[in-house]
Amino acid sequence: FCQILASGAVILRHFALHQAEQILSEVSRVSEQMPFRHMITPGGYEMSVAMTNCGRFGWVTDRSGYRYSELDPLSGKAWISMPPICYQLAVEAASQAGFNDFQPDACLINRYDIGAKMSLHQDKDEPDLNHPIVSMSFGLPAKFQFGGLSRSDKTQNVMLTHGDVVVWGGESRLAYHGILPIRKGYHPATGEHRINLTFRQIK
Ligand code: MD3
Ligand code: FE
Repeated sequence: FCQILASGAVILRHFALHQAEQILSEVSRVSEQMPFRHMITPGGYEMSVAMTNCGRFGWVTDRSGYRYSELDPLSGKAWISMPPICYQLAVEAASQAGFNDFQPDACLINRYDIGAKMSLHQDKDEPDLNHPIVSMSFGLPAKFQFGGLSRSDKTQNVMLTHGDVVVWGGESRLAYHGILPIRKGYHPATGEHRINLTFRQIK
């Protein structure tokens, strides 16, 4: 079932539940070749979230800035291609939310350990902000903060749980958002982790 969070933000609860095990096994396969790593922000801080990517482009950050790269900076090789099951589900989710020409070519995979968080930020490193972002959450639940176009706008809290998919487009595309520290727990599918995949179209 589908819930409108804000203009352009559509939550598809449990949309990825049936494919969860398959998607998580693809995530394991990707991370065997391109391991999760804690990247460094331009300000010099190590992120508490561990990240890897698949697809043509991967999001990376280091002292020189945020960007999308066709190469994994750790291995110097091209990222693993996006598993078809992930691509198809992301396209289907976007289409349910009214975005019918979404062709994701970047998938950022975030791994949260207990206590990991993502501070309030905007996603604006993508060249065409008319394309939505599709996110899929697995494993431990997270309290997601969703605000407005200014950092100081008031935020609403939403729980994101195993199998939830959210499409962020239109007016919500530049909204501030973040993840509060993951609480201690255990999920049968991921153990003491939360896994989040975000699908974006760069080209
Ligand atoms: C709202 N990830 O990777 S997913 C990110 O759970 C990111 O790992 C969080 O924020 C996570 O950039 C949140 C939900 C999400 C993703 C992208 C958005 C919400 C968004 C872009 C615009 C507005
Ligand atoms: Fe984000």
